[in-house]
Amino acid sequence: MEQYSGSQIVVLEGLEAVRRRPGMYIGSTGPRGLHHLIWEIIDNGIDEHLAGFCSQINVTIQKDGGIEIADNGRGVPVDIHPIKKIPTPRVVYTTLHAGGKFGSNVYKVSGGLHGVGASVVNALSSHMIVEIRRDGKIYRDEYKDGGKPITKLENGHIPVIGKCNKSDTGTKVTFYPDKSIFESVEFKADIIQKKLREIAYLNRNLLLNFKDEITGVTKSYVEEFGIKSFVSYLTRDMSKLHDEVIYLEGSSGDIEVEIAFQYTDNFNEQINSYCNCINVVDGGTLVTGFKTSLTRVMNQYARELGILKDKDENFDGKDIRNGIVAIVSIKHPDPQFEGQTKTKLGNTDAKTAVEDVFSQEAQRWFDKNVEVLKSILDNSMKSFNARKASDKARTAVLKQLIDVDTRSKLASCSSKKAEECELYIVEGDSAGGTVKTARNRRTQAVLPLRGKILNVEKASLEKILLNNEIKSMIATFGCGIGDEFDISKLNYDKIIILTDADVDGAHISTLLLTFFYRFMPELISAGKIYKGLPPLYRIEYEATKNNKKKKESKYLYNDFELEKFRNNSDYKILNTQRYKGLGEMDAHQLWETTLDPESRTLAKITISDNLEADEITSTLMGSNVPPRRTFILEEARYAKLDI
Ligand code: 0RA
Repeated sequence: MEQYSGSQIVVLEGLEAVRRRPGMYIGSTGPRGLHHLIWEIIDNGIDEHLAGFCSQINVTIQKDGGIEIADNGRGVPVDIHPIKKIPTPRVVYTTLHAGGKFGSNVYKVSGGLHGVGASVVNALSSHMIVEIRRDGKIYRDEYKDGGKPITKLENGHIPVIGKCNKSDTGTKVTFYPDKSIFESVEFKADIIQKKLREIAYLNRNLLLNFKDEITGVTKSYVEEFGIKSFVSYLTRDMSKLHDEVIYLEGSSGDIEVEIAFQYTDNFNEQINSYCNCINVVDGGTLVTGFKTSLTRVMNQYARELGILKDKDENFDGKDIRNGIVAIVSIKHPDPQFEGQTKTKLGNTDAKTAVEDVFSQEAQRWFDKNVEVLKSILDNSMKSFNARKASDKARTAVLKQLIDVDTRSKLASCSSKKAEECELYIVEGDSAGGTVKTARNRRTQAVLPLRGKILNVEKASLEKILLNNEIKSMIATFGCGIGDEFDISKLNYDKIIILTDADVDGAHISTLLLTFFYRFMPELISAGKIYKGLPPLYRIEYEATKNNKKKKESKYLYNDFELEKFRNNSDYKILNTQRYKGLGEMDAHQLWETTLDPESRTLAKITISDNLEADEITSTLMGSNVPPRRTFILEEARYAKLDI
């Protein structure tokens, strides 16, 4: 083991801070955080690709629990860092925030901006190996126990362990996440594949090879047409207004802009934006720029073609975006991410750049594709007319809502303090009846829904607002809908979806979540929506304690728990009751398992990834039936709760 110099000790203290509070650096120590480590390392390779020096990144899940990420870039420089006076790779892999971004002019743009840097990965690994190929030599440096270097330097330099071809350059990082930090250190092939596919779409012609040495699966991702193919992929199960995805690109000053979009027969809009390959979940200036110029260009065409007459008012942006699926991707030399979660782009020059590129390139494209232009404008006109009709319907509905006697179904609670009130939305009248009897009447209200609610993904706004189940939800929540939505008026602190643990139940919760996601997304982002988790089994068993046998009972929430219990020889199961529905529980059982805040299990619904959420809602609820079916059944089995 090497003696550490003074500066090296400071470095190790930095990494120790990461180990003490990993959540601050990678979000969580669950699967998301674990996989975040891989993205961090890949980001460095992507930076090298963006700089024009890397065409391939290989990701390999190893049998021994490690993961290897190898790029064919220039290789991390191996010289002595001018300020830190240690080999540059040690700076990269042991100093917080060093990342690949030394000085500001090395790369024109950098994708690793969300990146906390490769040193964080090192800090959270029990073992990490870095191999660099440069100038015909192979260098190797190794770290243990959260980033402590264990390789002896040779004359102050990283040792050379072999030779290679001069043209063979690159960086290979292998790491083993620390078992004492992560809930699980098992890498998931499907999560990695999904990410690699996204990276391929966003980085044209970058080849990504995936290999899982445990299962033997290999996959390669490379997209010659980039985000154009990304849009085709997103719309693959939808009915389209036109065959070809519209793809526009150009640059404005230092900013490169790419836009791809296609219109579908859906009633919503889906715009995903990326800045330097980072998904800008909350949009910001680049999305504003796209919307503004799309509205302007299309209204201009509508007038030129006589679709809008002099006396007509302009199409609203919403009409023009009805059914659109779009990706806006920009490369910016100095992106400013804003907001609490740093998921919104703030640069005003990004707005102008997108506007400039879009208005110039879109006109060039549409002038050559007038039929597509006409079908889009026709779609805008339909939306415009529907909106006028639903404005009327909405006013009528809002008036009507006041008169609607929802109390016949709603069992309200006596407290009027929203912060202590909860609303249980329950499938069916019979389960609703038991919940009404079992609940705490002071703070728990119950709204039973009759049968299935409307699939909002395939219905017009007018129809949605006239649907009885939806009307009673809007009235009960008290916070309005659409432009009138005001979360401060919400009558409850928690809205809890309670359905049977079967396929129908899963379908109903998905329909409800779709409605909330599309029409009251603030309820989800404010953490107001929950799913109740009723038990699946009640078992009676004999336990042996201090040589005495004792009869006990217990609720189990899934098949996994049951299996574990069956395999435990300390217990002898006497009776297993499987609950097919909520209705099979008596009031007392329902109270202890599902209603009592002290003992129930609730899952908060969160949207982890806008793109994924959009995709799941569309896959589930869109026009194409077969994928929908598989999804619901799978979800029902795994009971995945993030939408
Ligand atoms: C800075 C300068 C140079 C390469 C890199 C960073 C680099 C870092 C990483 C991290 C993973 N893979 C990487 N590939 C390259 C190049 C300096 C030069 O050769 O002139």
